[in-house]
Amino acid sequence: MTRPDPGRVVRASRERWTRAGSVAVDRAGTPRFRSPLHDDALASWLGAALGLGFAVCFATGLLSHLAQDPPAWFSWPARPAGLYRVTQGIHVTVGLALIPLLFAKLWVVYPKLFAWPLARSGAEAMHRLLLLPLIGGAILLVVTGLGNIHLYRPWPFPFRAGHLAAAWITVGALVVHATAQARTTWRHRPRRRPASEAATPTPASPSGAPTPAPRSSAGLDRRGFVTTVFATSAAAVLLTVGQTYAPLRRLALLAPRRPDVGPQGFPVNRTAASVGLTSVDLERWRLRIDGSGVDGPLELDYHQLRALPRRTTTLPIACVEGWSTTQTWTGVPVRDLVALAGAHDPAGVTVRAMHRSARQRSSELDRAQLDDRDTLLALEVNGEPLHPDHGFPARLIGPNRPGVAQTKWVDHLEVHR
Ligand code: HEM
Ligand SMILES: Nc1nc2c(c(=O)[nH]1)N[C@H]1C(S)=C(S)[C@@H](COP(=O)(O)O)O[C@H]1N2
Ligand SMILES: [Mo]
Repeated sequence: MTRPDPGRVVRASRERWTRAGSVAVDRAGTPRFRSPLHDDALASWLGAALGLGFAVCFATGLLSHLAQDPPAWFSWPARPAGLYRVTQGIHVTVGLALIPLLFAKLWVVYPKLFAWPLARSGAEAMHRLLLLPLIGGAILLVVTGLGNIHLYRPWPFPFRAGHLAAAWITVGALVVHATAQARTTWRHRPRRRPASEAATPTPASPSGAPTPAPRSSAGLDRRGFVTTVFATSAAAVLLTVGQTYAPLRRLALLAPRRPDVGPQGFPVNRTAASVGLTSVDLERWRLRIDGSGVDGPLELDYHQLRALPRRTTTLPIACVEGWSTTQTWTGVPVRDLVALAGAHDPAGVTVRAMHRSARQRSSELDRAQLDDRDTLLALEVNGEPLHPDHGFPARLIGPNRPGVAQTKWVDHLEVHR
């Protein structure tokens, strides 16, 4: 007596599904997957929305990359002051909205993987192979992005390098995929149909595939499905965008940060204690200004620094992780400090923090940011000395800078010629 081998059963039943067009059918030509949701029109609409979203994320992501590490040919402007806040806010918000769309799209198209044989021509084989980097890259992007904004990074590679590589791979594969699918998508573009046509099912594809006719099944119909998916995306946006758009802050239930919660009323990623700065001895603290761009070195103690002409300005901190907060800062313009040290037409400044541990110990000011009178070495926020976690005794705050470049606990300005 032999038991049926479960592996054989699966294999045997899979052999029964052949393909008509891109649809898996059995010998009688009946579609294997009967839900009306596995159809080309839905796949096309979701694909178009995803394509648009990926393009927006790619553009804003590349801007963020360039703003943080500008190559020689690129300069990130100091104005408008809130630009990075907007581009990075869009990046993270649109990225989150893509998650429900991505999984909906995968669900709509997965039966195509069961159509046999997998490919009938070299071109089709290429196109199908391309799905590997396309789907793999897209999932990697949203998973690493989502983890990163929640400060959860269990993967073995540096986030930025991995996320950037995934972006190029995904977008490259997406361009080819979208080009190959352009005709199908165009055929399913939304348009008004004459009443006589409205009742007829989706026309068969040119290859003669019998597209499964929408039935009134127990499950969701097409409109219900689209509504559910887009509503989920909208909810993801509404429940996070308050981390950067203050009027919606009370709704930011899914966001890791609320712009109004933290010492002095705004958030902190990295505390003073976490970089080993438990207390600062103000009598011994000095700000040092040196480098090839000044006569210096010049050293100022805290009282001398406070005695210099100060300026007050309202500027955001816009974290790369998508949260932001706008506060009113008071401090000494960096360009005045540099002039005091005897500047010779400086090209830029490296701003350094006093802690020895952890990353993000320095940032760069280029000429445009250095020349901006709102680029401050801030001593106060909202009229109070900075809280230790906000960079006491002095922090950099400048217009249109990624949050990581708003260096806290500054004690050294190195001026370059
Ligand atoms: C859930 C979705 C996503 C989230 C939450 C997210 C989040 C982030 C964050 C926080 C950064 C800044 C990292 C840093 O500078 O430390 C970033 C950078 C970036 N993202 Fe995304 N992202 C998502 C999806 C995408 C997608 C779909 C693309 C598409 C191409 C993309 C492309 C990029 C690029 C090119 C960068 C710049 C990387 C670098 O600085 O080297 N992201 N993303
Ligand atoms: N010296 C130093 N400055 C720093 C950081 C840091 O880790 N060390 N974090 C940066 C980041 S990522 C942001 S978004 C802003 C605000 O960070 P916070 O929330 O930790 O204050 O400060 C920046 N300045
Ligand atoms: Mo940040």
